[in-house]
Amino acid sequence: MDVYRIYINKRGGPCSRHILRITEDSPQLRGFMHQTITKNPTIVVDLLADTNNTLLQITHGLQKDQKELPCKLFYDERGSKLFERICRLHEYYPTRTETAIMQQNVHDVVDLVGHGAMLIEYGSGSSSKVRILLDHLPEVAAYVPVDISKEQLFMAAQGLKRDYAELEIIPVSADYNNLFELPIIGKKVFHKLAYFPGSTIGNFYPIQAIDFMRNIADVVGPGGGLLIGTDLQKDTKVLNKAYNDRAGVTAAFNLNMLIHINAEFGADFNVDQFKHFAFYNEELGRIEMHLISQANQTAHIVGEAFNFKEGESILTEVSYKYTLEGFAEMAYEAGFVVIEAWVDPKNYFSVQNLIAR
Ligand code: AVJ
Repeated sequence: MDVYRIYINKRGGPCSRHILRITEDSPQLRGFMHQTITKNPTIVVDLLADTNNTLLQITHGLQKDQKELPCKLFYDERGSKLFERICRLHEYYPTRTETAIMQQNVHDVVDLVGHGAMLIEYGSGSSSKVRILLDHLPEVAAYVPVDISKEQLFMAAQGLKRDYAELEIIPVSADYNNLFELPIIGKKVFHKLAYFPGSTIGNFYPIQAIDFMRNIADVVGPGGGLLIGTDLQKDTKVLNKAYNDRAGVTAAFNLNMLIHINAEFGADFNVDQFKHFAFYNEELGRIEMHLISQANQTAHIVGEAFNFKEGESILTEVSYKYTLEGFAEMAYEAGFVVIEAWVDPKNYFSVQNLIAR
């Protein structure tokens, strides 16, 4: 029987690692693992045993004056699928714009990276964006996809194994908001390149974004790289449409957070009594996504009651939009220099190559 090594960090905090040797029928693996990687023993680094931590984030967030919930809670299985649908919407320009920028400039990108790189992707999801890099980068030492969704990680790793048989893939199941250590691999790593596409950096408040990038700078080390997708400030109308699509997929995605919390944390949100609301806050340069309570109501989570007034909102996501100058300043503060920023003809989106100084 195959033996998998799983690294578990119980608190989801900075890494005290326990190595468990477990087999296919271990309870830890029930439900998701035996099918996917029986034939490819894979090292899975699991830093995610932190449901308690998430529960605290939920209850703390709902005690604030402006109630808020962490946007990572969008991404259960249904949420991840809804997000993939958002990415294909006409109104949602970021995904296709970023893809076009990557396709046009991949040779320049690859020249800056060189061979033997360890490629670490933050929030890898279905690992579809990374393929363009894998197709062009010479001799990748290892690909380390980091994602909060185990199901997606395993599916993605399996799909990649089929198409890149030689590639060493080391999935890390983690909430990348917490620090984590990189897995150690046997091969020589010449260069570490972090990849953070999709403008997910926009989900962080500026101070957190700097902390997060500083953490990446530590992970890749001086001379290491960060290839990052950042969405740019633009016409408010374009932005508002991108987060209020006519088909209502974004609304379903937003509301799904409550469905997810009900299912995973035994809460009793009346999902029908909340409404999607998103707008571009010009002053702060960010999209805000809210769920607006349609009535005076109460929801319970692990025995605790939370009251919502009619019209009261829960902030579920911020998505910051940058200028090239503003982002360069942030990057510098985090220990990076911007070497190159590629944009599309409309200046909607940028892919930027940063080097840790
Ligand atoms: C995945 C964070 C980049 O902010 O545009 C899409 C998520 N939210 N529609 C974004 C999202 C609503 C997305 N990011």
